Amino acid sequence: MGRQLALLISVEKDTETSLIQPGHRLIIVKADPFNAEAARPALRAEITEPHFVRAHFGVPALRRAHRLQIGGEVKRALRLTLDQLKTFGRRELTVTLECAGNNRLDMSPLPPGEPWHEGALSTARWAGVSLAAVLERAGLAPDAVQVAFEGADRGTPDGEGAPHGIAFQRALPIEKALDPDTLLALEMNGAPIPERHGAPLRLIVPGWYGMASVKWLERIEVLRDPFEGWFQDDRYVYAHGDDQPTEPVAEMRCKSIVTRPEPGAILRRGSLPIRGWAWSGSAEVAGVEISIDGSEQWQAAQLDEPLGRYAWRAWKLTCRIEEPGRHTIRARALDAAGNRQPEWCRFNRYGYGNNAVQTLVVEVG
Ligand SMILES: Nc1nc2c(c(=O)[nH]1)N[C@H]1C(S)=C(S)[C@@H](COP(=O)(O)O)O[C@H]1N2
Ligand SMILES: [Mo]
Repeated sequence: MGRQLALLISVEKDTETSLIQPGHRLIIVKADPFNAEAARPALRAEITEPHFVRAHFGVPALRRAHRLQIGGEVKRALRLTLDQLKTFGRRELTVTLECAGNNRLDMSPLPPGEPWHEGALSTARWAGVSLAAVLERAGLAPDAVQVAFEGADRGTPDGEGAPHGIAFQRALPIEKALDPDTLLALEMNGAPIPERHGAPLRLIVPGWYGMASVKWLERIEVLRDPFEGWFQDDRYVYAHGDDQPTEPVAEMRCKSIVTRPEPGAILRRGSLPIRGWAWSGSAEVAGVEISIDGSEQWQAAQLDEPLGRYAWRAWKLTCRIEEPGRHTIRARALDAAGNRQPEWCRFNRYGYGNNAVQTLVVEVG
């Protein structure tokens, strides 16, 4: 009921989405395992519904009485039911997740991997308990360096030389694992997590690209030595050449998207409101600048109040375009750590972290 009402309201507010059914707000990128990106109408709202879906192996079959195991370099190994987990408190955060492969389609030459356009990007409200509280109860060994996470999904990854029948496993440095905002999430947008998003329990690592947020979480292991695995060392690394060491993919790079106007829109001359989102995993968004028709005079957009430290931030700017014909719009984000969204992205073999400025083309009639 609540959701239907919200949908009606958004349709009234937003005539352009009124013809688009909720099901059409998700664009299938691969049917099996199910991978899909958010369509532009869905990307206009603060909370992206439906949220994009990325899975290497698909939804695993889970036992009804799900338990989370915590072991490795701890004083007390734990095995917790979901009810026991809930006794560790409740923390809710609005988090923008971007897949590291988002905008891979804009890279040239085209890297291998799922052909994500611009919608492997979504914002949701995630609630659960701080991973730190659970790790504290288990008692970390003083020489622990990383914490590894294992999902219940199994399969053989795409890619030459990939091992057969492995689990989706990823590790975090101990500092990020102990950050109170790193969540063991049980709820998404005020309801239990849907199956395809990792039910009943997933990790949420705010500020990092999506691969860190392990879904269908079953096991946590505290490690004295760095974790090694396919999804840690062979993928989700920036690979620039055979003679260069790879770098791990971690924080989301500073980036923005334009949500209005639509690409290819035919507009009347005069005032043109431009809107969008900006985010960065390393620091708060500090500004967004707009360039019309390739100008090097970048104009500062107005930022809305932040939705939270880890959520995208809305921005807007009203420009004037008087000349009939084709016009280009570019937006670039800046963050408080001094990162500026670049005009081009250095190529890397697997096509991760493409945060290059995008060019939107409109026609003025
Ligand atoms: N267990 C498991 N967790 C996973 C994945 C996966 O394939 N298996 N994919 C990761 C990747 S690459 C991304 S981008 C996010 C996507 O989360 P979503 O499907 O809820 O949007 O989940 C991450 N967690
Ligand atoms: Mo991803």
